[in-house]
Amino acid sequence: IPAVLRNFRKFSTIGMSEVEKAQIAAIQKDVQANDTIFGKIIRKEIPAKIIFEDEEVLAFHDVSPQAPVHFLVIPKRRIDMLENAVDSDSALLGKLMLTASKVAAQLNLADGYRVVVNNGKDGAQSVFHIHLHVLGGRQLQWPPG
Ligand code: TR5
Repeated sequence: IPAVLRNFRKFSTIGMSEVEKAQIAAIQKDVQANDTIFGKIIRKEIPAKIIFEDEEVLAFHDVSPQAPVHFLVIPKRRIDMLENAVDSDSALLGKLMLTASKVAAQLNLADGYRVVVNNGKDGAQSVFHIHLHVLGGRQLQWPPG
């Protein structure tokens, strides 16, 4: 696999054909089969601006914020995509939502915020470890691109 394809976020897919994007998404899923950048953050192998942590979940600021406040909430136990979540993951998935709400309150997002899950290629998922994006601190528009 060419080094340039190892990190999807190191280059832009703008201008690529849908076939090229699909090929990159497939490579990323393969490259991330065993671990992702979020696994390294959980294990403290690479730094992140952690806001909240317990045994089950981690919340940290997105390295490339798309709003004045943009943080991610992830489970420590990896689930790669929504379609691979099972009934016994219900409590953990619910806890992601409640953590999003608590951290949003901590960061003074009293006027509201958006919670997003990008799932799969068409959802523009780039890290295959389920995460909630929480965006706020400005008036957000709808629909997203
Ligand atoms: O594209 P999806 O929905 O999968 O979201 C992945 C998110 O992870 C993006 O918003 C990235 O900006 C974010 N990201 C990627 C890295 C990273 C991060 N957030 C915090 N810290 C990060 N590190 C250290 N490295 C990344 N590659």
